[in-house]
Amino acid sequence: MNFSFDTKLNFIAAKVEAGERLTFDEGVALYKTDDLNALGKLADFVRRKKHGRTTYFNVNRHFNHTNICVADCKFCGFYRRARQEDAYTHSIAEGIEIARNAVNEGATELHIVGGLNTKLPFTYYTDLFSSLKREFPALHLKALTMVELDFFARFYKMSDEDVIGKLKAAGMDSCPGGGAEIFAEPTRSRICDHKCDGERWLELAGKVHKAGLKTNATMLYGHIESIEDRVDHFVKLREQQDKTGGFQCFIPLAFYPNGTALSSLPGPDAIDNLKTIAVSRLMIDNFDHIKAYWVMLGKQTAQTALHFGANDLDGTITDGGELTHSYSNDGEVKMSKAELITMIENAGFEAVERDTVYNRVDRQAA
Ligand code: V47
Repeated sequence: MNFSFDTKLNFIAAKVEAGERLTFDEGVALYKTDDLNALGKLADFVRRKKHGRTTYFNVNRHFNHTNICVADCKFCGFYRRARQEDAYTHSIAEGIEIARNAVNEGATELHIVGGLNTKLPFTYYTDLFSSLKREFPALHLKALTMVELDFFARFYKMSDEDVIGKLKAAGMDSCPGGGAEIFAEPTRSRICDHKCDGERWLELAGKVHKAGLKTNATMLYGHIESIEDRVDHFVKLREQQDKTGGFQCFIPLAFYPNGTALSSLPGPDAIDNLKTIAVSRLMIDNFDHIKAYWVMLGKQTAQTALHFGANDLDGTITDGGELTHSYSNDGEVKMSKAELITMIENAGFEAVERDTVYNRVDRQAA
């Protein structure tokens, strides 16, 4: 029996087996195949070579400190203008209470992102981080996207190095992968022309890596972008990783149209979601981890994604994140650790709790 009824995949399979890097055109061919089983098998081969049966999860909580934002991203249902009734900014005391609940529920990480809010001084962030660190020294602060760092440098008239250095000194431990959206132009400008371009996002990620911090990367897909835009995104990420090596994890974000300016679009379907996990695993060969984010994929597709190249299932405690509420696939924003472990084990993998930087967390020893 041939490996695949799609003859193009036989050639790509030989390259994957030999550990050779795939080209842009091969990435497009992978996306365009109808042989979903063969694509999944290839991605699973790479995933098992890197991680065997291990599937990571972490216990975390999202904290969206403000929803006030001057950008006008067409895909976002979260942001508000300052004068809108439901605009909010959390005080530092509120942030500490949210973190306290998270720590009491076993969280090892607080994922902090928010809007581009011109009403806040830079010291809001340094005070927030240093206060959180004072109260909860062991809680990892995975905070601020490259888009927020770019906004800080421009709005507060600081150098990138100064922004990163001061935030790191205050307690920022790593950065999440948001704001990458889709790098390719003109698509990026059509969905988020008020925020930094793809080149700048990558430049800042490189600077954060040089400052000694890890970051993640995302891609928002299933809106107006083309397959070529997606593959271009993968190629740009792996080129940046070749240069600075600080990316830990790639998270494809399935577009959820409800409540956004693009609500007439259908969003990606399950086949597209599984293909995107698989093609990213095969194209971004220098990222260790591919995360299935169940909040956007839905629990069943996220579980299936573990057989299509994903080796990380995020996450347990996401409740408390208003941003998460605004795009949650079916209104569910919380999953218990036991449920998550069962999902991983029922898929045939070994569940391993990790901290943000992928060290194993051993609760018994703690
Ligand atoms: O940057 C916004 C995306 C991102 C929608 O680093 C939407 O571990 C779908 O980056 N439909 C924020 N997506 C979330 C994010 C993230 C999530 C989980 C883990 C990590 C990590 C990072 O959410 C935004 C944007 O790309 N987004 N609106 C929407 N309607």
